[in-house]
Amino acid sequence: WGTLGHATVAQIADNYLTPAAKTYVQGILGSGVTMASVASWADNYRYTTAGKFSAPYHFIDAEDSPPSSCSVSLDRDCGSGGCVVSAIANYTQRVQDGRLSEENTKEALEFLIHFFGDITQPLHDEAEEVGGNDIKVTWDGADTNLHACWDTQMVEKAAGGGNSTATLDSFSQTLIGRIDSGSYSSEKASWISCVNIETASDCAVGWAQDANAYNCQYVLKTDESGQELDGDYYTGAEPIIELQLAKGGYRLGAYLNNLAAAA
Ligand code: DCM
Ligand code: DCM
Ligand code: DCM
Ligand code: ZN
Ligand code: ZN
Repeated sequence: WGTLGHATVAQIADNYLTPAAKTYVQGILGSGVTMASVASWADNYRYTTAGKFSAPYHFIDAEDSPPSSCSVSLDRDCGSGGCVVSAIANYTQRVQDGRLSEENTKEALEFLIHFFGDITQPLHDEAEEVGGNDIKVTWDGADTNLHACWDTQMVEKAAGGGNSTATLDSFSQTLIGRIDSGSYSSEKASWISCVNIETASDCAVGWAQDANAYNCQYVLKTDESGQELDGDYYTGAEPIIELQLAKGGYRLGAYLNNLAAAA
């Protein structure tokens, strides 16, 4: 996801933190630093020399065969340089490791906040065409690619335009309303069926599989090469984007509650 998607996941998560988890998160990030404000730090970091090692942590390249067959396998798909599943497991360990510096502990939490977002983006759980980066499309007439549309353009459109603070607040509230008493309320329990910090890798494989399945159901079901996406394709994608952001946020909140309870 782009900046707005990551901030939305973080802001939704923040809404579901227990008082103990709010104190825990604030103690690591620093007082007054919101989760939404650090949610995209990892995307800036991966393009730096110091942060290059973390570039593969943002995705898992599932070598499946969409749209006929979708699947994620840790052994098959998590490369030697790591992937989003191993990164979630690693930073779950690191954030709890009392021997780390304050800076490295903070980075571990910032990575977790970020990767709980990326793992719900279907194309971050897919190797095909480099996660859709090599599928050239247009958005409102401008050349772009399928992956970028899922990360950014379609999220901004779903949120009502742009990525201002007002857009973030209203979009997050809309999704929180659906979780609390709307169309997501009956399924939200299934989103957190696996949020045990002791089995982070196994849980994260399940989250990756859940998101990867949308590649067969919708994302890569039709060949959109050369097509304009701001139309029928967007209409079908919007409910998936909203669901996945809500899911990532609600799940991150539950996970941080578990981390705080164990601290
Ligand atoms: N940092 C942070 N939040 C940000 C930007 C940076 O916590 N939004 C932290 C992460 C590193 C340190 O600052 O511990 C150095 O960051 P950078 O690599 O961006 O210089
Ligand atoms: N790092 C990591 N796993 C390790 C060691 C370091 O993920 N085993 C990460 C943590 C920081 C970055 O590398 O985000 C820089 O760490 P350091 O400041 O320890 O070099
Ligand atoms: N990406 C991905 N899978 C890959 C490579 C990249 O999901 N195999 C993601 C990471 C970024 C976007 O695609 O969100 C663009 O990556 P990059 O800037 O590394 O090309
Ligand atoms: Zn992306
Ligand atoms: Zn990312």
